[in-house]
Amino acid sequence: MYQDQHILDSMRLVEAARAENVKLNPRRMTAEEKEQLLAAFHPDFRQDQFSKLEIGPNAGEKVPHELAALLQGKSRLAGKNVDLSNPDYDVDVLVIGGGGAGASAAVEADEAGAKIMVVTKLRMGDANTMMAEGGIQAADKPNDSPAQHFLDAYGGGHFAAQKDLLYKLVTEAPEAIQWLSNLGVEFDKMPDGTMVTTHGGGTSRKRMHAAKDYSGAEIMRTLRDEVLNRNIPVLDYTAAIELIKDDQGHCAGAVLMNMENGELYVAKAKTVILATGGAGRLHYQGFPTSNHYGATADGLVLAYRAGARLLYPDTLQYHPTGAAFPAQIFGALVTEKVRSLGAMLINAKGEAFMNPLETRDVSAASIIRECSQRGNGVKTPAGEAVWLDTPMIEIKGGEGTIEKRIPAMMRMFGKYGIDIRKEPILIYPTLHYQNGGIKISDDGQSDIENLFVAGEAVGGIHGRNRLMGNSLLDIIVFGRNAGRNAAAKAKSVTVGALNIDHVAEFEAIRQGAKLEDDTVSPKLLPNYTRIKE
Ligand code: MEZ
Repeated sequence: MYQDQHILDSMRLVEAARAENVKLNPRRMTAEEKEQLLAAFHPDFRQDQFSKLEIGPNAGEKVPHELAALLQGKSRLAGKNVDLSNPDYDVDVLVIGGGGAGASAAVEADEAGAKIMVVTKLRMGDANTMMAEGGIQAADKPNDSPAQHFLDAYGGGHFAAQKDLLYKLVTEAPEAIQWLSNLGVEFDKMPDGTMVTTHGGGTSRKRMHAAKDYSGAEIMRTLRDEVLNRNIPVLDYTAAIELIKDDQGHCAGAVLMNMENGELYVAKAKTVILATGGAGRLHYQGFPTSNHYGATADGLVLAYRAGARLLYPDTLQYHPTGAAFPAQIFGALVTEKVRSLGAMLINAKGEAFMNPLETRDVSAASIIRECSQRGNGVKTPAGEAVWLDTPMIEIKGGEGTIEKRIPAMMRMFGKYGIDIRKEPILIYPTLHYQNGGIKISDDGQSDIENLFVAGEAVGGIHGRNRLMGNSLLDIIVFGRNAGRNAAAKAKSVTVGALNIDHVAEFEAIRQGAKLEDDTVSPKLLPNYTRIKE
């Protein structure tokens, strides 16, 4: 419930201007305007928030301070003796990560007949997939095409996406939707069975398929059921803390740590799939996050220490609409679908200051400018915010639209006495997605032979900015791709003697570089949690 007089006064201005604002369609910014805006206000451009990596495959490149400390960090195995001669587990394919990408990979590897094991530091399904709300893109309507989808995503990503990866993403999207639907995902449909699709920021066609505003939870529910129904072994509360190689330098398993008692295990594998997700819980630049508790960039650390190159690790996505009020949900995702359905971004004076469906980086930068430079933000207990005028949805779409299409949003704010059908909500950008990650080729393999990567840990699919709904899509397309290819590759792999020599070699390089920071990595859990070791 809004009680602060300053907030109430501003809300009255929003209400007074609503009848006029709702008729507006603010113009899109020109390419030049966007470039200037991003350079001045997007957090990726704040040079003081980045460090130059001194060691490892990306030495010389800039990454956020927090990530630099982890990538160049000290191994959890430093000073520990690990006996690799008698592995606790011996499988064809080891999947590290229990989110949507890991689950999709496991299902396909199982389908191909491989002996698999999934390990996850929390529980199966505790992942950013579960938190995704607004939908998944696929060009499967008559007025659309994968080529159109490619152009939208390529432009939205500043023409930096790896073209072969993006091509795979968009061309395999329609089949990914069918696969999910056949597995049991309850996509929103019209009475005749046609799937309902909406726009997202930067899309030229309506191609967002959704399960109301809990699309990720619905997809994860289905994938988790599929993994469990297939009796695929899953080790919960078990983190991978280093990769293992064989005597040819190929990836050959991982050292695992039981999160409850700190015990170590050795998992030998012919191929490994890293599907460890994102990094929001590193809270870059002090931003709140929409991410799951376990999003601490672990896969990037493991792969980097083993010699894999990262692509675009300096680019992050700040979702324009994180909840800015009340404090209990600070940083939580307010799905872009709220804007797809017609809500507009309004400043403290009641002005519609931008087109609500600009791409995410542009929208976030524009909101930051409105608050920081133009002085048009609403003061909140946690900082500043702008309004997202949700009652416009019912004006444009008819009474009942909010309850039908975005019930989770209605419930999230309703718990705190805010009825989003009648009152606007306060939002500010929240750390949402890691655009960069581990470099892969289109078979899903990293620079390290037999190490595959899928999901948010991959860099390059989306370039330097991702469009809404292309992440739920990439976890499916690239998760399945990694699962199939890792299983196929495993058939021809003979694993040599296991070693973790790269860990000692990296430590020697660290010491040679005289790095002052002795951060231990991978981090596994955010700063506000303790790990028992
Ligand atoms: O792709 C996403 O990040 C997504 C669907 C988020 C959202 O706004 O709902």
